[in-house]
Amino acid sequence: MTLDRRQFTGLTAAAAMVVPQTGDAAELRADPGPLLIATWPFGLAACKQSLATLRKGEGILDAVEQGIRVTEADPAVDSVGVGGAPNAAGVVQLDACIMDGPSRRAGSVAGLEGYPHPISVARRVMQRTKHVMLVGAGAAQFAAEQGFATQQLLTDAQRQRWLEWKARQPLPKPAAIPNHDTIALLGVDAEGRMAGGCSTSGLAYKLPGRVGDSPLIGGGLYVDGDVGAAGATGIGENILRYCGSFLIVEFMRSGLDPTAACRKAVERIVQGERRPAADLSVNFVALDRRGRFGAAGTDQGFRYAVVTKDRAEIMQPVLVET
Ligand code: SD4
Repeated sequence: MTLDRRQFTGLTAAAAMVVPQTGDAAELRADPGPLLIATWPFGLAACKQSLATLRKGEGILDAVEQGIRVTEADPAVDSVGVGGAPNAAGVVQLDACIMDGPSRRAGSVAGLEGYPHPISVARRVMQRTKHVMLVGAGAAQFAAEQGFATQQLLTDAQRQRWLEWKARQPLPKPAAIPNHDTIALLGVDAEGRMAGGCSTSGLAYKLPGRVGDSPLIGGGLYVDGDVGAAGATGIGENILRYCGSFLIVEFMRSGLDPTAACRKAVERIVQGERRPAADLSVNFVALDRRGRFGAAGTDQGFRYAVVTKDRAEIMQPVLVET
């Protein structure tokens, strides 16, 4: 992944606190309190909100939703929620999903326009309908009927960047767009209940109607309350064709620790694609029921956040280079 200036600055600021993850040694919590893990340094604020939500006595699904809402509301995060990058037509279309570990229930929205908190709409789909996924105009109509507030999602800065991008079209290589930083947040509470969520504006300047991995159960997120959870960030096309998050949970089910499971899934994708790992942008975080966690990916700049009652850290995942 090419880092844009915002990403580079963010990483530099976080660099002092980045903790390297050593090899396959997934971590085991010394104490069984709650643990939250999320993609990218901006996931730290989200995880902290999740922990605060649990401390108020709310459940792990509430914690996941409330954490992700922090990222969705932050206009400085230019790939999630308000301030997210628009599609090629200059319209912000958001994708999100949420999954409950104990029940395996899930909700999802894709191509949602005009609503700043797709994670909450996804949760409502899970709770109030017989369905798992709503898309486009149907998702927006459902959000309206459920009383969600609308908001202008396209910031002036994003509009300006889009106009500049549009003026440069057609690009010889349209894939070389740096902006793709989704939040996937996974959590386990003190009783071992798990949940996860994922939210994104998707690839910048995507074709209108394009859906990536993030709202797809098994693609950008999967949670099995008996085993563990995984979430993804990167180029959705390279993740969803391998059911990346589901694959990691299955690897954990067969005995791998979260780090080894993430690494094996990334290697599977790299082998399947037969092209350099550095071109793929596939990155995962995972957490198991015992509170072990880990991450692996192909992006040099990929980092993830971990929060417990005793720690709040940005971690460096295992980098898969071949
Ligand atoms: C997508 N996977 O829409 C998302 C983008 C992303 O980090 O993850 N960004 O393809």
